[in-house]
Amino acid sequence: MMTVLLPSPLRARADDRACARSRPCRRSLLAVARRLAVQPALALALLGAVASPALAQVTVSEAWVRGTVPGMKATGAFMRIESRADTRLVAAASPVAPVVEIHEMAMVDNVMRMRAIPGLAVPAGKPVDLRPGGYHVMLMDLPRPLERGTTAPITLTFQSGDGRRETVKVAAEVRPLAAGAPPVQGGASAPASGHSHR
Ligand SMILES: [Cu+2]
Repeated sequence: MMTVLLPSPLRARADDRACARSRPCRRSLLAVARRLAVQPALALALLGAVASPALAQVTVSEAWVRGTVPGMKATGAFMRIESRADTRLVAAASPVAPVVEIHEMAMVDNVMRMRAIPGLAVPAGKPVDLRPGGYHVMLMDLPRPLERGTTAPITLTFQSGDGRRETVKVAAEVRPLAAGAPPVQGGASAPASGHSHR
């Protein structure tokens, strides 16, 4: 589309120059009219071309991390993820943790355990909640405690079916260690309560 439209203003300018030498000049009027009609479309096309890679498909809100105390090497990050198109959370990274994984909670031998998953589907228009007792982003091998009141930057990578990747950066609020503990049910344990992760 752009390659077709781009030469038009140039052609119109050439018409103007020809017209300066021969009057009356209907071609020039036509060219101006055409330019007026074409340029908004061209501007929109250019805008679209520039804007679309940055146009977020994915929105992450309410991101928070359970704070830790000295000696705690791992904790969970929670958030709501929404996407306008089908996508997948395929990776997460954070400067506060050298190892970051995507985890799910699953019942194993009647005990709720967490385990790493390669990705988490985010269907178009259906928010996916990462919350205590469910999916979470696991921050591991923490070199120092995450203190409440600070924020933990997390970069989330999403990949759509056609392979296109989008990264979303969030500043997750560090909440108290006891924040958001799920109701105790059948021995369920919240992420970050000290169980093993591998
Ligand atoms: Cu976990």
